[in-house]
Amino acid sequence: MGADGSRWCRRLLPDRAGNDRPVEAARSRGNHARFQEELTLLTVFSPEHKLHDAKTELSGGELVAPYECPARAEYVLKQIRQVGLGDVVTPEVFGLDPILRVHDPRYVEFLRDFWPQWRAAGNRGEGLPSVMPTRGMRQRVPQNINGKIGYYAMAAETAITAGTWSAVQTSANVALTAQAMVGTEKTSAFALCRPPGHHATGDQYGGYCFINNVAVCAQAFLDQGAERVAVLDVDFHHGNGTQSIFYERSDVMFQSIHGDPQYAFPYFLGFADEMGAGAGEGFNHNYPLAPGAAFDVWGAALLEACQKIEAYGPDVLAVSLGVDTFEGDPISFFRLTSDDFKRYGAILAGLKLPTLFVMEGGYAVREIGVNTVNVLTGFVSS
Ligand code: FKS
Ligand code: ZN
Repeated sequence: MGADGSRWCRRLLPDRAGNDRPVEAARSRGNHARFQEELTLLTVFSPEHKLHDAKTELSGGELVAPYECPARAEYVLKQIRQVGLGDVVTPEVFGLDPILRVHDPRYVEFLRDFWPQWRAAGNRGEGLPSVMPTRGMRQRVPQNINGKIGYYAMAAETAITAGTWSAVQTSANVALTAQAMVGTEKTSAFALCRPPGHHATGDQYGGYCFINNVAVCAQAFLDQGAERVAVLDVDFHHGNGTQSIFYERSDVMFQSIHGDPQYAFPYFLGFADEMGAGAGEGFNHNYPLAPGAAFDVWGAALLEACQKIEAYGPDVLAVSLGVDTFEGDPISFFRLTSDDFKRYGAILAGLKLPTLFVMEGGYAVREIGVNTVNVLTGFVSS
């Protein structure tokens, strides 16, 4: 597929009402019964996310119970069912090929083979790195597994466990199943991924991420004939992995609204002057915001990002959806309210693009369902 009649030819894509109406008219539809059948969004979910259930996270010099825990996905699923967002389906199996389009094969092999090697080396705890190839050191993959894990880590908080690789593969399959739907039967879909992905680079894990689900999907859209994909990262943390994967390319525009890395993880990337390089120059935009940002400031950044998406004219939008921008999030510093999530879901709908939502972060576990589903209902009912 491609220019020769690809399903991604934008002129052939109807908006969600099936015709060409202006944004405001589409919004004013509201909940009119006539459009009832459109007020749903398909979710892809697998209970296998629970296979990644670490006991430890390195936080403040202690080993604590991980913030990124199985209950998160279950609360989101519960709220999806409660509001009747739409069907929930289990993922297809896609194998490694789509993953290897954006990740280094030796890195993927490391993730796959890690656990038995870690145990065989006599390590008794979960997989955590202790030495990384920092300034002045050689960038070579060591033979020893304790060295290897440091080579492939971009941060040291995230534990690898016996079930991590299975859960990570399932998470990518969840994303790719939703991606395939957006390309065919559905216009938009939600991938309820866990573990998340946006910190994973081509060859590094960390920040709770292993395989970059949204990057795998963006590449899959291109491989299936899309010419341009816009990735919008609204998680509280900068999507360093997604940025670095597409930094020198113009076929994926990456934009991220996040806590200023001077004060927030991942600390070493996500500044406003990172605009892309080479062919990718001008296709990367960061919106680092100061502590305490509420919807007035955050929403202004979103509108700017939306204008850039419109100017770019992508075939499809992929949203890295983290709800750790919530005022009650325990590890973040923005002040979005639960209602604000609905408001920005509606703003995203105004782009009138086929949209793939991919779950990233959010650690106010009791509210994660309401906040996530508010974005999705704001999107479908506007
Ligand atoms: C707590 C410090 C936490 C790591 C933060 C990782 C954030 C992950 C995320 C994702 F979407 F990937 F899950 N530092 N003591 O929310 O961006
Ligand atoms: Zn986050």
